[in-house]
Amino acid sequence: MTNLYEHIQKSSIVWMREQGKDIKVKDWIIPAWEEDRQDWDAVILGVPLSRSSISASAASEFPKAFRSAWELFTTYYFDEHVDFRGLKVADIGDARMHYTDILQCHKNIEAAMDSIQHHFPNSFYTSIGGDHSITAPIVRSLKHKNPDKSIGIVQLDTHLDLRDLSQGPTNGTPIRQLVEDNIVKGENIYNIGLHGFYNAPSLIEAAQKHKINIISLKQLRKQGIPALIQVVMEQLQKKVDFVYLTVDMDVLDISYAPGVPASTPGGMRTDELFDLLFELGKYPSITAMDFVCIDPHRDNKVLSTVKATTYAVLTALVSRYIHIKTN
Ligand SMILES: [Mn+2]
Repeated sequence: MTNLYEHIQKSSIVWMREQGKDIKVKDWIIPAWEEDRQDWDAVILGVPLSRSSISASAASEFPKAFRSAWELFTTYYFDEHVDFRGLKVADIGDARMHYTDILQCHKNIEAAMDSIQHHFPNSFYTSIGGDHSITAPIVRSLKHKNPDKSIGIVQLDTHLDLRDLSQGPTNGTPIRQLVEDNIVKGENIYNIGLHGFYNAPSLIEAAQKHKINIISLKQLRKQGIPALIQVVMEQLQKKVDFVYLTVDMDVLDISYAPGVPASTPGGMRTDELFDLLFELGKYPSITAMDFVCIDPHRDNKVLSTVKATTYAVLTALVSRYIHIKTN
């Protein structure tokens, strides 16, 4: 396992980076192959798979849309008055996909994550989907690398993603797969954001059977974001060795994120999502995260969903920079 680019291909969008006092995110994130180093604070992997989506999705196009959006953001985060360019972040490229075979795609994603963990053992892993099916092979790879360690999951989502596997692995099954394969225990999964009419009784029963913790959007608003995240992370840190954060952008309300295949009314607001990610970014026990189910072809003309996701990724990273890197 010496060649990082066996299961990964270099990004097709590579920015001309400029230096100076005022730089953009495009000037800050460095293609991994341009600097030979292992000690990246964070590495970003694109995972362009959406054939596994239950509803038609071009989420496979999001890694490109994400990289394109980098010129719209500066490295200065006004809310905390901090320039986070000191965080060393690399774009690794995209996991190589088979044209049609979903199971082969998942094998490739797992192999890509194996390889990334081998080459960058201490980095924070950020995967950019793709649909939610990608979470299962990513977390499987983390488990294989750490067979004796227990993993927790914080899942921001409008759905439980506990559908059975009768139709094969899809964006509706990753949590079911991880629980049934004993990669993650149900009691170590915290699903945050459920609301409304989008989870069938059999799925709620499956969550109860596996003792998955469900925190509804209403409950989150009642308790408040900082207090709730503190409770969740304190509980998790007593039970597990490290935590994976998975963000299905369909957790957002349809008016904020029209560009997700399963967008719904009654969802989370962008400011709530950003606050959640800022709070979660304080915890070094979270060692990897993904953002999934953003379909740029479905987004509106002003790219609300692409921009919101980019903002969300940056918020998680800048919080890490403030709370972990500079401490
Ligand atoms: Mn999901």
